Amino acid sequence: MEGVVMHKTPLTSRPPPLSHSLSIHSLFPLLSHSLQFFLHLVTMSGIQQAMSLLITSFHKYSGKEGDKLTLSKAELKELLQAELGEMLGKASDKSAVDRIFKDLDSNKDNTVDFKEYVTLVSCLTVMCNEFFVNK
Ligand SMILES: [Ca+2]
Repeated sequence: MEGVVMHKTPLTSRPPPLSHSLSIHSLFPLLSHSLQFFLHLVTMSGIQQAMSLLITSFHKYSGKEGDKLTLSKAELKELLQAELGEMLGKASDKSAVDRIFKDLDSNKDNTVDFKEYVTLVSCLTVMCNEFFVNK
């Protein structure tokens, strides 16, 4: 055919890396998506990584029961114990969890939404900064 350049590749040669990644992409879309997310994560700045982790950490717990976009008291308790247990110490204490939940639920709808959760994380971050600055 005129105008078409045919590339002859010996059968024994390895496929170029691009076609290898494309075949993985077509065979394992889920893996590819995770890989893309991971590659995206490692190229993000530190603050962007922190933001991304704040979001994924929230949804890891908010999706467990009821409204997937808010934390119930049980979900908040699990998040506090698993993610901030060392910092908060008494996160397993029921009255402490009740108090934290009540304080965070600023709009009094009996759930902790993303904004209310970020308030907790930002307050703890401010306290950490003060601790390290005054050290
Ligand atoms: Ca709320």
